[in-house]
Formats: sequence, structure tokens, C-alpha cells
Amino acid sequence: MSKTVKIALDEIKTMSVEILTRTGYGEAHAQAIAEVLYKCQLDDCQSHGLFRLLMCSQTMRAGKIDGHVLPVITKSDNAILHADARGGMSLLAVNEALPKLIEKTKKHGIAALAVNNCYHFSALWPEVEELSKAGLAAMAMVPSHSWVAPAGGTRGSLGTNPLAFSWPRQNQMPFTFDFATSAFARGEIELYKRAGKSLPEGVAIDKNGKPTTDPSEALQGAMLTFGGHKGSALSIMIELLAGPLIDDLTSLESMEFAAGTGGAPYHGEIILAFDPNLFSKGRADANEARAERLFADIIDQGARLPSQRRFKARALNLERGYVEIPQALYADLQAL
Ligand code: NDP
Ligand code: PYC
Repeated sequence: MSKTVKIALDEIKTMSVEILTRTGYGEAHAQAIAEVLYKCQLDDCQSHGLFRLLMCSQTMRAGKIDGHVLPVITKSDNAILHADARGGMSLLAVNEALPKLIEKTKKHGIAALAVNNCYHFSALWPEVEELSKAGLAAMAMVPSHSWVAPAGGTRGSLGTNPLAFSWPRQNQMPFTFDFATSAFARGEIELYKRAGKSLPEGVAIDKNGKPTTDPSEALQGAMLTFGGHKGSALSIMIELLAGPLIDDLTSLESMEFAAGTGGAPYHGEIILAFDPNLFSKGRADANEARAERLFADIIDQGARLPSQRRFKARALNLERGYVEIPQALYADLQAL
């Protein structure tokens, strides 16, 4: 980051809630969104922290989202929980449903939450990290808009489709990862554009299907998946599990629904949770030791675990009491 502005930690939420309520979100949605923006900014996740206030406000300006609607969680006796966001932002529905998902997972050993009819802009790690705090392993997936070409293709069919996973660890932070199945998240490309930087090779093609490192051309052309056909297949899996499986939209359909109005994609989300106690037939402690041996072997070689950067940033920012964001972003937020 070149020129930055320091934001006190308590200002992150106050500023977010103020911008969101001025923009048209009701208090409950504003609080739920601000909480996740705070968590991401605290961990220096720049593409899904305060920067996302721009997308939230653009979503409201596009005129379709309901900023006040309350989610409905449907009761069931089986292991599947449905949360209907009813055309609002996803986070309030997720907040209300997670305690019920934990309950179901501890009863059945495995349970799933299908969130339907939601606008979605956020990082997924806060949700799976929360489930690991309750002693569960968890995965979360969402489609987005069809910005990403399948391996061997020339135009966007797939979303940036993030996949998050978290594994609980005793007396320490969980093992958590969360990444787009596109080589770069779209938010990351937008940040490169704002910073006037070129992309690395292999991230995108222009609208004529030629490789490009220009972020503006990438945004107009198509993004590429990570790992060629492997990322492409994972991305398709996410389309299916978080789309047709849960009776909701694919990234192609989300893009059609937006009809060029901009803002956050509109679709569903799936969260799966697993109880290590029930899966391991009461041998969770022995198996926890196996997982720890694996983590130790990774760290021992000088490699790092996913989320270690985030946890370090969290500790530093909590200690100093502020985060830093680019001056240009601060100016845009002030304008909102
Ligand atoms: P990154 O490439 O920044 O990071 C991906 C993950 O890999 C993180 O868990 C990160 O941990 C870990 N990691 C990075 N480098 C290493 C390393 N050298 N060794 C081990 N682990 C490493 O993620 P993306 O840019 O792809 O995604 C960023 C965010 O965007 C995600 O939170 C995702 O949910 C969100 N997103 C949301 C979308 C939506 O539709 N809602 C769509 C696409 C993305 P660490 O954080 O500690 O570096
Ligand atoms: O960064 O790809 C992205 C993204 C899409 C929706 C929210 N974030």
C-alpha cells in the first residue's frame, strides 16, 4: 500500500454502520455486515474488508435488494437446515442459522445449512472459523457472477466461487483456509486496478480471449481458474452444490438476474459441518493428535499454515488498536 490512513478499531464498525444505514440498510443488516467487515479488516483481508462497503452501497443503488427484510429459518427433524434470506444480504441469515447448524451437527454428526435468495459479497472464513470455535470441522461455498472461463474456454461461465474450510484445534486457532477458485478473486483484481498495478500472467484473458495482465481488460474479459482444469472442476462442483443442489442460482443465472445493474451477486450458499466426536466414535483426542502431527510436520519444513498471516495481522492490529487502509479508499468511503 502506498499512502494509507489509520482507522481506529472501534471506528471500523461505527463508520461501516453509518455508511450502510445511510445507504439504505436497516440496523440489523448493517450490524451483521459491519461485524464481518470488521473481522476482515482486522485480519488485513483488504479485498473483503472495508473495501466491500463500495459493493454494498452499489448493491443498494442497483435497487433490487431489500435492506430491511428479516430471514426465515425453517425447522426440520433432519440434518438439513434452510435459511431464506428473502432477497436481503446473506449475513443476517447466516448469523441466525449458525447456532442451529451447530445444534444439528452435534445431534447428527454431519449437517448442512442452505442459505437461499441472498445477495452475497463477503469472505467465507468468518463463518467456518465460528463453527470451529464450537469444535466442528466445516466447509462453505458460494457461486458469484459468471466472470470466470472454464479451463480451455474463452468466456465467463463460472463464478469466482470461494471454498472455505476450517478444522478445530484444541487451545489454539483453527486450521482455516478460504480462497476463490479463480486464480485471483475479482476483488483482488479491482484492488490492482485501483493501485495502478499489472496482474501476474495466468490470471485473466481479454475480451478477445488473449492473455492479459491489464486489470481493466481482465475485468472486461474473463478471469481464469487456479490450477487449470483442477480449479475449473472444483469451481463447477461449487456451482452445483451451492446452486442446483440447494434450489438456487448458478453464477450464469446470477449474472442474468443482475441484468447489468451491478452490485453483489444474488444466489445461495451451502455450509457443511462435521462433528469430529461422532465421526471418530469417541476417539477425537487420538485423531486430534494425528492432525497436530501433520501440522507440525508442515511448519517444521518452514512452510506455513493458511490463516497464519491473518492471525498474525489480527494480533498486531489488536495490539496497536488500528488498521491501515489506502488513502484513496478512505476518500471513497468518506464520499459515501
Ligand atoms: P488468497 O489467495 O489471498 O488466500 C487464500 C488462502 O490461502 C488464505 O487462507 C491464505 O491464508 C492462504 N495462503 C496464502 N498464501 C499462503 C501460503 N504461502 N501458505 C499457506 N497458505 C497460504 O485468497 P483469495 O484472494 O482467493 O480470496 C480472498 C477472499 O475473497 C476469501 O476470503 C474469499 O472468501 C473471498 N471471496 C469471496 C467471494 C464471494 O463471492 N463472496 C468470491 C471470491 C472470493 P492467509 O489469509 O493467512 O494469507
Ligand atoms: O472477489 O470475486 C470476488 C467477489 C465476488 C463477490 C464478492 N467478492
